[in-house]
Amino acid sequence: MDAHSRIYVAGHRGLVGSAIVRRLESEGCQELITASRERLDLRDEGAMEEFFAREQPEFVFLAAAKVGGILANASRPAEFLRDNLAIQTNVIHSAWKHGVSKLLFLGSSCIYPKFAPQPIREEYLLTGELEPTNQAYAIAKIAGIQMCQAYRQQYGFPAISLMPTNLYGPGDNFNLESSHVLPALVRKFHEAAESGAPEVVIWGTGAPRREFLHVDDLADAAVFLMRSYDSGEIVNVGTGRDLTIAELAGLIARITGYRGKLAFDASRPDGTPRKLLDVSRLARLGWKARIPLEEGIRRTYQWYLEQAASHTRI
Ligand code: GFB
Repeated sequence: MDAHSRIYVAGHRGLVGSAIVRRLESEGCQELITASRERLDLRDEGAMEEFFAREQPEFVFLAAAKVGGILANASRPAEFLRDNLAIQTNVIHSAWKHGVSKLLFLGSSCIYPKFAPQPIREEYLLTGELEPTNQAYAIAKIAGIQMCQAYRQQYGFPAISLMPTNLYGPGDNFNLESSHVLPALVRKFHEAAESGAPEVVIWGTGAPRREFLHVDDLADAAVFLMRSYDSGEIVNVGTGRDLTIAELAGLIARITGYRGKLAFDASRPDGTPRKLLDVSRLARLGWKARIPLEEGIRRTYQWYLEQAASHTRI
């Protein structure tokens, strides 16, 4: 894959897709192929076929998916299952049918068993029960991994699958109902600091542990693996370090300058107690995360403030 390759980034406007586009543009890629949701509904098989026949991409980053935090997943399982199955099935099948040189699929750390031994190794997939709050999403993503492996086995199709940990960064979703914890807390603490609110409510007990990888690191790993990895075995992508939600809240309070009280609402779900990824396979392949969490959150907060100042919808 080089600057003149025809590269399709599905989901180019999302958190991951926009980071992959930034990373490829930084290398001077001339032939990036993207399609807005209005122009191409990835759930529409016929439209996908026509798109691949017309655009003839050589490489595909499948970064399009219906994603959300613990509340969105727990309350809209039908959408998470149907949309993700439709999107990935259409893109993977059309990519194979039109002779794409390589496709990169993205899973998630939440597809591993709820009580997997920590840190989680790739071979723990499908060895235990899933976290109920996002089971629909996890099963859809597991089906996507299986489809990549089946197309490689039956047709020799070079599809690779990455398992990123919880991601954050510019382009994230800051809607308090559908977002993940990190952007939600950035917004909550920012607004509380601005309004002088006496406390910020944090969902759950604050005890669960999460690992956070900046999306620019993920994009770098995706381009690295698209170029250098060609196996059906999944690869974890993370930092190898985690912290409690309470520690994360304290860090974001400090970064946003909030000095009020942190209140924990135990009526809200904690979800998986921990999902720290074992990243030794990726380290052996020659890649390590570079963006430290505090610096990454500061950069994300800066981006959030710039968007709010320009009144861009975030
Ligand atoms: O990031 P999050 O929504 O998803 O929640 P998961 C992580 C933890 O943060 C949970 C707590 O224990 C939440 O209760 N939390 C505290 C909050 N305050 C908040 C808040 O204001 N908003 C949110 N959203 N959480 C997701 C999966 O699990 O992981 C998805 O549901 C996806 O499918 C994603 O895979 C990577 O990390 O628990």
